[in-house]
This record gives sequence, structure tokens and C-alpha cells, in this order.
Amino acid sequence: MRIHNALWGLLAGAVSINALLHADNEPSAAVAGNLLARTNHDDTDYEHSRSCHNSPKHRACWDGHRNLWTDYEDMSKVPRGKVRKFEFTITNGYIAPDGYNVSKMLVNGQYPGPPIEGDWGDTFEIIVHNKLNNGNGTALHFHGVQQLGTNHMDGASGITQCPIPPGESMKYRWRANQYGSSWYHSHFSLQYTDGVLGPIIIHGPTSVNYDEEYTLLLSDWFHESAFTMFYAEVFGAPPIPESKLLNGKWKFPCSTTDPRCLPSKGGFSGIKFKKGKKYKLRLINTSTTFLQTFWIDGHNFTVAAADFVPIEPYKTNVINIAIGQRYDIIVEANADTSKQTDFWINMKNCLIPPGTPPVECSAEDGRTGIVRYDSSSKMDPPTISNCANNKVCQEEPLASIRPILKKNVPAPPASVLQDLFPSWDSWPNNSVPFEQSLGHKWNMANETFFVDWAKPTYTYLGLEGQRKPFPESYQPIYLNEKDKWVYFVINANFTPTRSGKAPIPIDHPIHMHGHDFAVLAQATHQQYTEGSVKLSLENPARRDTAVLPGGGFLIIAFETKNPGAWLMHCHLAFHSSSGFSLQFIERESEILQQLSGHQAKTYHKQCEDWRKAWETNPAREGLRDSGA
Ligand SMILES: *[C@@H]1O[C@H](CO)[C@@H](O)[C@H](O)[C@H]1NC(C)=O
Ligand SMILES: *[C@@H]1O[C@H](CO)[C@@H](O)[C@H](O)[C@H]1NC(C)=O
Ligand SMILES: *[C@@H]1O[C@H](CO)[C@@H](O)[C@H](O)[C@H]1NC(C)=O
Ligand SMILES: *[C@@H]1O[C@H](CO)[C@@H](O)[C@H](O)[C@H]1NC(C)=O
Ligand SMILES: *[C@@H]1O[C@H](CO)[C@@H](O)[C@H](O)[C@H]1NC(C)=O
Ligand SMILES: *[C@@H]1O[C@H](CO)[C@@H](O)[C@H](O)[C@H]1NC(C)=O
Ligand SMILES: [Cu+2]
Repeated sequence: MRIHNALWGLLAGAVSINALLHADNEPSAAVAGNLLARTNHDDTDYEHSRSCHNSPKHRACWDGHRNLWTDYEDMSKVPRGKVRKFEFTITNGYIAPDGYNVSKMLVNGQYPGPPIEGDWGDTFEIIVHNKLNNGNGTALHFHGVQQLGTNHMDGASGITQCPIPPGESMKYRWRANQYGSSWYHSHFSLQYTDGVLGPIIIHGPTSVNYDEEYTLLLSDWFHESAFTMFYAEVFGAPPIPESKLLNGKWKFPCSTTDPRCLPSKGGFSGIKFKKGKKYKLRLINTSTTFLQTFWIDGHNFTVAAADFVPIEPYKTNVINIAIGQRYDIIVEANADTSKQTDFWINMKNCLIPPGTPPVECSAEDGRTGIVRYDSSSKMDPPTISNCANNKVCQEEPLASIRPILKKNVPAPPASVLQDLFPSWDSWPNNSVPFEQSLGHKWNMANETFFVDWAKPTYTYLGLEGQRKPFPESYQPIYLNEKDKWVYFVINANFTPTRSGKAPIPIDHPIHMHGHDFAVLAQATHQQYTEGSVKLSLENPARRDTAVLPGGGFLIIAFETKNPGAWLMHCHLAFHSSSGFSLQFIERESEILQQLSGHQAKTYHKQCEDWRKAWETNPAREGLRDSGA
């Protein structure tokens, strides 16, 4: 992906960022230019289709009485569904998805792992076998799934479980109150970057009609192990990916004299279009480092859902997707096929800092996959575009994300906004002035997150004996009042840190477990001060991942409706691993009640086994990451 050296230097903090910052143009104008007229719903009769069955012409309905307007956060209103079973074995293996042979960790021998697929309201049962031979534990998290009443199935190691020790298994079971597109991934250290992930597809209503669908997993890709690269983050900056993958495929331009170069294994993923049909594409960003820009040559599209939340449709021809985010888009197969029948699907890294245009058209090859109207074609399309219409590197504007199921947020008294600012600390000794420090770790709310896998949050809460006070590095934020709106500012604007150094202003995709939060405000390069910003309270954007723009702030709110220990972290995996994380302890007295006696015993046994396995694990001596 050839990001130029300036970017590396910038990330490493070695060059002045001013040169790049002055390029901060007026993003709103550029964004508006890209945002085509909103649909008048002329291509969907969804306002009139509340009581029918889901079909290509009636995607807003579901089963006759549930539809796009059903409150899916109320489990009693969700379809009953059936039980869907999956069995995943995690192993080590060699793969070459982009034509370069690398050692990774695989789900059922493949990357990406097989889909978890079913319908709205179904119960999903996933048995995970840890057959890794490198001593790694594992744990599966189901990204964006709210886990209403099943916090213990959240798969966060060090929080809701001890890791699954090598040679052992664990069964997850949860019910899908939401529907849409997402992904599952390991929540053991940096393991998802090394391959342990796959799509989650939950069929339900959609705010735009379509005929058929495809799932597109978009990812950056590294040729080294994430565990090795972690040192690059701590002693410098997040490593730059070598490659990018669309559904686990790409062509890396490697040197054929390199024995790891296997060009015959690389290639482009293709999807087939039939003229006149409409396709739902589930775009799922499973990246580790970069925000990406996505577009398809010769096509416009309509955005129908953001994360697990159906939205009022809007048209565009290019979209930015942060790590962990998803968009369901509907593309009409109506391209001009008189000169070509193959079209590039493009994906480009967004340049950091935010608000700047993408790398010049020539700097990075945007070609990532192919749409084919002639299914027999094997040709590469003639290139139409290698730049995304000046799309700036910024999350989709909040005003575009208007949930169909409307929820308003009560205005907060200014004093209740709690500041969870990110910052840097010197590492390994946080008393050393930053300039003299060897490395750094990330803080959230002035503390570096770190959990002991052998003593998860649940153990401190009293699942294996007495309730004990948390160590500071567990960063619990207690939310004990029931059904109450809580509000947080995540302020990245040069907050004083312990070591006196402010982090370089780049975008951080903030993800929360157990909730869709409302996004009340989002600003780039701007200081948050009380009362200085008008909050969006009337049906604001709701999702599980939103960007904290570089040097700016993000204000979120959610209702304490789901008891549990829920992580909130940066989804740039290397940041989360170096401490950019914290946890909410929501309605503590109700958390452990969710486990049956049998489940509590299983938890204890798995922890005992993990503690035993860990004693002889050589990784004990190395630089350990935050855990989650
Ligand atoms: C990939 O590399 C491993 C280790 O060197 C080797 O065993 C394996 O055969 C290679 N795979 C291919 C397809 O060449
Ligand atoms: C996990 O496996 C990687 C190699 O794939 C190794 O570098 C790392 O130390 C292991 N970590 C743990 C905690 O076992
Ligand atoms: C996925 O997210 C990363 C990180 O936020 C970003 O750089 C990348 O551009 C995104 N991919 C797409 C296709 O939007
Ligand atoms: C995409 O939208 C633009 C602006 O409305 C329009 O000019 C163009 O013809 C559209 N392209 C296609 C393939 O529909
Ligand atoms: C950490 O740094 C401070 C200030 O330089 C020093 O006084 C202290 O001894 C150091 N601590 C350790 C454990 O090295
Ligand atoms: C962060 O912590 C340090 C020392 O623990 C303290 O001096 C400083 O005031 C704190 N900063 C904020 C903004 O809370
Ligand atoms: Cu981050």
C-alpha cells in the first residue's frame, strides 16, 4: 500500500505536522459535493409496506407484523427465530491471500473465517476450539451484537472470561435482537490482525429494495505477525500494512526472487452483476490501522444502514468506512457497458491527519476487486479512476446518518458530561519526561488500560470468591442507575498528560460493546468547552463505532439498559493493545446474576486452566499488551 515516508514520519512523530495540517481544507464543502440528492423514496414503497413479508419489492417488511420500525432493542418485540449452530476451530497455518506466503491464525483453516449467518431473532450457538500451537489463548467477540442480558457471551478476554486455553473449547450462545452486517473477531490481544475473524450476516428488513446481496470484507493486511509489530507501536507508531484485501484477496506486487512470493495465489475478488438488478453490498471494515475510502467505478449507490442501524437512504458515489464500521449499500447494476463490462472496486487508505484529501491519485493503487457484468470475462478492467472525487478523509457526516427507528436523547446538564480524553504516557517509566522516554503507551481518562487475563473483571466482581477492588489499570466507570442516559466527551485536543506530551492528532475509531451509542457531536481540530457546541439530540446518529476526529472531540450518550461489563476502546488494534481502552460497569448488582450456576462453574474451570497454562507460557516474559 506504499504510504509515503512522510506519513510514517508523521506517525512516528519525527516530522513537524504543521506542513500537513495546513492542508486542512474545508471538508464540509467537499463532502456536500459528494453527497448526491437524497432519494425521494421513489424507488421504495417502504412507507406503505409495514405489514407484508420480506421480498425484493418489500424489503422494509419482515414477517407480516414486524418491520423496519419495530423496536429491536426490546427483546419482547423481536421475532422468536430458531437456533443456528456453528463450530469453529482456531489453528495456525500458512496462507497467501495476496500472493505472499505468511504464517497466520485461521478459523476452520481459512481466512476470512466462515460466516455466522441467520435471521433476525435467531439464537446463535458458536463452539470455539482453541487448537493453536503457539500457546495463545483465544476468545470470540461478536462485534456490535448488543448481548441483551448475556454480557458473559461478549467474548472479551480479561473482562467477561479468561481466554480459552490451548486445547480447550468454549460455547457462546446469544440471541440476535438486531439485524444487519457485522463481524466476529478474536478479542485476545492482537489476534484478529493475525486472521481470527469472519462476517456476521443477520437477515432482516432493509430501508431500500434490492434483488440480491453480497458481503464484502475490507481489510488492511500485514506480512508480519501483529504480536511482533506491537513493538513498532510502543516504540514509534502503528505499523503500516503491506497490503489490503477484499474478501481475503489481492495482488501484492512482490519480487519473484523472494521465496515467499507466490503470485499464482494472489488475485482480485470479483462479484457478478446482472444488468437492471439491484444488489445489497454489506461493507464490513475489518482493518487494523487505516480508515478507508470505497467506491465502484461507473456506479452510484444508496446507503441503507450504518453498523446495525437501518437509516433513511441517501445517495453517494463514495463512502469512508472506519475500522469496525459497516455500511449496507444498494447498488443498481446500471453502468454504461458499451465500452467495458468489468469495473474496478476501489479501496484506498485515508491519509492522516483527518480532513486532508486522500493521497494524490497516483500514490496508491486503489484497485481492489472487480464487478463483472459478463461472468465469463477474465480481464482486468481498464482503469477509470484512481482517486475518489476529492472525498476527504472523514467519517460520513452525522447529518447523513438518520436512524429509521427514531430515538431522541434528553438534553444533558453540562456538568454531567464526563471527559474520557486520550493521551500518551511515557513507557516503561511514566515519570520520565516524554522526550527522553524509550516508548509510549496510550491512556484513556489519564490511565493506561491493562487487564490480567487470569483475573478478569468478573473475578473482581466476585464470581470466584469475594468482590475485590479493581486495580487502577482496569479503569472501571460505574454506571449504577437503571435506565438513565449517560454522556461522555472524548476529547483529543491537547489535554495535559502525565508526561506533558499530547498525542499526534489522528482519527481514532471508538467502539463500544453492549450498546449503540448516540453521537451527539463530532468535531475535528477543535477544543471542546462547556456550552460551545450544539448537541444533536433529535434522532441523532446511533451506532457502535464512531470516529474521534484528530485533535477534536466526540460526544456520545447511551441509556443504562443493559447490565454488564462493557469495553469501550479504540478499534485501531495497536492503540487498544497499548492501553486506549476502558470499561463501563453497568448496573453491577445485576451482572453476575446473568450466569447460571453451571455457567459460573465453567467460568471458574476455564480460569483455573488458563492460570495453569499461563505459568509455562514463554510470552509471560515479553512486552504484554492491554489484554483485550
Ligand atoms: C509457505 O511457507 C511455509 C514455511 O516456509 C512452507 O512450509 C509452505 O510450504 C509455504 N507454502 C507454499 C504454498 O509454498
Ligand atoms: C501468541 O502467538 C504469537 C505468535 O503467533 C506470539 O508471538 C505471542 O507471544 C503469543 N502470545 C501469547 C500471549 O501467547
Ligand atoms: C477501513 O478502516 C480503516 C481504518 O479506519 C480505513 O483506513 C480504511 O480506509 C477503511 N476501509 C474502507 C474500504 O473504507
Ligand atoms: C451518478 O450520479 C450523478 C449525479 O447525480 C449522475 O450524473 C451520474 O450519471 C450517475 N451515474 C450513474 C452510473 O448512475
Ligand atoms: C523513573 O524515572 C524517574 C525520573 O527519571 C526516576 O527517578 C525513577 O527512579 C525511575 N523509576 C524506575 C523504576 O526506573
Ligand atoms: C493526570 O494524572 C496526573 C498524575 O497522575 C495528574 O497530575 C494530572 O492532573 C491528571 N490530568 C488530568 C487532566 O486529570
Ligand atoms: Cu486509536
